[in-house]
Amino acid sequence: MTNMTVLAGGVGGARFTRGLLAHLRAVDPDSSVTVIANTGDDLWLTGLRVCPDLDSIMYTLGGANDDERGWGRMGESERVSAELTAYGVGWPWFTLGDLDLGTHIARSSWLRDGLPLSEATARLAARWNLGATLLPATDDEVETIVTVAGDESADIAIEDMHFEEWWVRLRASRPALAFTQRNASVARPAPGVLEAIATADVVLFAPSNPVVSIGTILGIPGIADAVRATSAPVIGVSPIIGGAVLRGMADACLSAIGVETSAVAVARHYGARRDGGLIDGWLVDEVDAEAASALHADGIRSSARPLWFSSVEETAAIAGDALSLANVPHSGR
Ligand code: FO1
Repeated sequence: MTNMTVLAGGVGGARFTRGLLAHLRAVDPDSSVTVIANTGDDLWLTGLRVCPDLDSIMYTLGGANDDERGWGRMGESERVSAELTAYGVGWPWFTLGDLDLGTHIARSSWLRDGLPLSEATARLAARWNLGATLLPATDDEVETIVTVAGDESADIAIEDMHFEEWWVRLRASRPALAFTQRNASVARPAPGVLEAIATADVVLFAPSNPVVSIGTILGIPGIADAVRATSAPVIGVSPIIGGAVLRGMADACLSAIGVETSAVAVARHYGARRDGGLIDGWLVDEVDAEAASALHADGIRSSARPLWFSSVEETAAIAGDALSLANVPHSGR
């Protein structure tokens, strides 16, 4: 039996994990997968705790995600959201669908009863038959705050805002100067997180945002150390193809932390475990094959193949190639 632990953000992390599960069903059906999800995008809105990345993973693995839009439930309606907007409650540009609201109400009701997020997540997930264990990185409220550049000519000052406001309302149109994970320094990993990393046979970094998804998970005290210390190989899949992002806004986030938007720069940002960094292997797209050879010298095993998630089958093959970088027995290669 092989234990896999995946560090994941929302849409990319969810799709990668779905492919990994499809691959494992075919080649290693007894394996187990634990997903450690980013909680930095979470927020209280309209009195409810909304956890975008946990929900994207839950809906995707549960077969209920709106894959066209990327987030939320398929077959969604927005009647309640329209009512809330009419009352001037919430963010009119951040739509909570009617079915999705059921998830937020259930979660918030358990949280108000005093349950930790990890327990509320387990109760939500139990309905969906995910085929994986879904863990929030932390039970504590660690929200990503973006320091957004001002614009003197338009008399707009530098300001701090929740990540969702920068991403969804502004569509990252104003440059981010910094990302702060509020409360991160005193947060603790959720129950099961450190164990899942320590006891894994392979740890995988999904092709999620290195700053506001994987970076936020690794910023919870203890998690990066657990990744450095695990006896399992740690393999990442590049979220960058040919100098551009697969999806989302990783380029705007990387520039704020001074990292170039390239497959090789992101791998070096994580660093080789051999030298105290976080990864042993890095799967890149075929257009970045040169990056793969450059990384070998840095102590990062790397191989190149097409990384577009065009179908579940293709994503399963990508996950299989990530596992071959780890030399996992039964990886089907
Ligand atoms: N993304 C949008 O672009 N517009 C929305 O109105 C929106 C609402 C929303 C509600 C619940 C939820 O779980 C996710 C939602 N998202 C929405 C997606 C989300 O903002 C981001 O794509 C992720 O947080 C980034 O990974």
